[in-house]
Amino acid sequence: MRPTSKSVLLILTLLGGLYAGIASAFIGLSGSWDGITQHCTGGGENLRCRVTGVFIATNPGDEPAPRSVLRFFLSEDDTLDESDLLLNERHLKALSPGKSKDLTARLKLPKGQLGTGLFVIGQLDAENDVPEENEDNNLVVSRPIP
Ligand SMILES: [Ca+2]
Ligand SMILES: [Ca+2]
Repeated sequence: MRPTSKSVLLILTLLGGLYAGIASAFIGLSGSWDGITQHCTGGGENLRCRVTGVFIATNPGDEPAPRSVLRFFLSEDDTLDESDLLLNERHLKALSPGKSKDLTARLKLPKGQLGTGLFVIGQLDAENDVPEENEDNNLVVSRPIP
């Protein structure tokens, strides 16, 4: 007779469930672009272009994502590097689990700069304040600016 084996099994099962519960709780931030447009006035040196896009930020996790920093860069290609120009920085409000937030990014390009064919890169959690399950999907590249 082994009076304790059932209790041990029960405790192990409970611990396993608890561990699985902890392991599956995660925070995430990811994003996507929904359209991007450009509007320009003037010409030559006096060209002023403004790029507008809807950026959708999502928390795919099951824990709330705290407030974080969101940056937008202008880039010649689809990767972010030091030569890319910071266009705008803002705070992304805390996001509940499974929730998305649509943000309209209105981005002024430098005087004389035409955006056509360039990309806007959204950088989620730019200050890395949020410990995420996936840190590799925080750069969100737009389509080429029309
Ligand atoms: Ca992420
Ligand atoms: Ca992060």
